[in-house]
Amino acid sequence: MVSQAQQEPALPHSSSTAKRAAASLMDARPAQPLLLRAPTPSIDLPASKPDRAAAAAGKAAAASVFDLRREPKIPAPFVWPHDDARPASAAELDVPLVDVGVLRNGDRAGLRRAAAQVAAACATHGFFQVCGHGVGADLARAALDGASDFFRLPLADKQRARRVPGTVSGYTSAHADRFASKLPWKETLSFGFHDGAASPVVVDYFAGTLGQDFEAVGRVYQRYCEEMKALSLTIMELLELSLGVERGYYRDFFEDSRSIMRCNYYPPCPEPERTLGTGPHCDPTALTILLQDDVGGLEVLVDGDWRPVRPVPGAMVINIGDTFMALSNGRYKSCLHRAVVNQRQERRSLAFFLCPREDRVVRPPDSGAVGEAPRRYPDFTWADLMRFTQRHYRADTRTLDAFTRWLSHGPAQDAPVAAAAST
Ligand SMILES: O=C(O)CCC(=O)C(=O)O
Repeated sequence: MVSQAQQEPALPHSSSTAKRAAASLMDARPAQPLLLRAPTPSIDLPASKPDRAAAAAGKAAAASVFDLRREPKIPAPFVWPHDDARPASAAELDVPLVDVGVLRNGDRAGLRRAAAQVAAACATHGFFQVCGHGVGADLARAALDGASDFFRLPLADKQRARRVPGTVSGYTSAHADRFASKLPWKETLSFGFHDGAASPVVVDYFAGTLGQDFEAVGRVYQRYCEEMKALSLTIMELLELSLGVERGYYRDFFEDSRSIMRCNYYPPCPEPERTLGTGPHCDPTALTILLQDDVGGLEVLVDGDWRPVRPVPGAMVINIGDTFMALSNGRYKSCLHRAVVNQRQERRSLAFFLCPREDRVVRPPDSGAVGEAPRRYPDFTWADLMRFTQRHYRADTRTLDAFTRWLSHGPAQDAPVAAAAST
């Protein structure tokens, strides 16, 4: 069978303007009402202690505002220790390509195959790719091009959306507003997404933060996030099947999810071997859907080796985050990953982080194979885990254990557990 990934054309690394792409995409869609104010995503948090300390330490860095495209050598704050930045193994990671179209087309053998692929990948490194996802190539291309167009704006324009300390939304250049060292060679734009609001939250974010000219790009990302949410619920069904969990347990849990979308832009780098585009980290969220362009740079740590994940045209990379690791009672793994940069080409990636509603209690099902095993982690809310990883702990392979200890001492103490680091 020819998969959708094989049918779909590669996403070209084009520089066509997002406005043009957005206009052609949105022509066919009915206009939606706009609210000209930036919504306050409920995932935002008040400024934390490490944030304030880091902001002070990083003041010089922030004041000089790195324009990464103009640096002839990498400035000292971008140099990473060799252990983090050590070269990858030549062997690509074997990331299964799972056709999620089988959840819609009633192909029972295909469904069993997909569930088995997911089970094998998630029990080892937690990464797989999906095709047959139904996200149009035009929409994916428009979303990637929208990122290029935003990041190519003059710094002063991008700064209109700059991240407010203590929140997850907004523009950052190398996270220099938060950290003084181990800065990532990238710029990011992040914003919250949830559906069911009176007006489209992503359109509101773009128009409210950057002005009416960005309404069309906002519509692209609104639609992209809606598709990502639908895809993440489909993947939840596949995860239920693969774990033998009762139908609907995970899907229903994420019906009212409130997610985070992050556009990553990695400029070419004069000394790529000394720095990283995204530092080693695990995602504290539930599930990540990554769309990468055709440049490549994502790497996963497996058995002590960094292994590249080659972009597959038309496919999206999925990885399990800590929150789903807890929901699966530790059966499925959240794994360390990073992004490297290169000397020749810019790279773009779009990460959609599926998060539960903040007050939902994260608890694995108490029946079936997942429920029969002793509980690995206590009940917690996403709001608590978010607070822990934002304020106290750089998410790594031990996040859930450290978080469990922190919860047992009472989160009210709020003392830093380990220095946060920039990814
Ligand atoms: O750009 C990539 O390949 C990885 C990005 C990532 O891990 C992140 O944004 O958290």
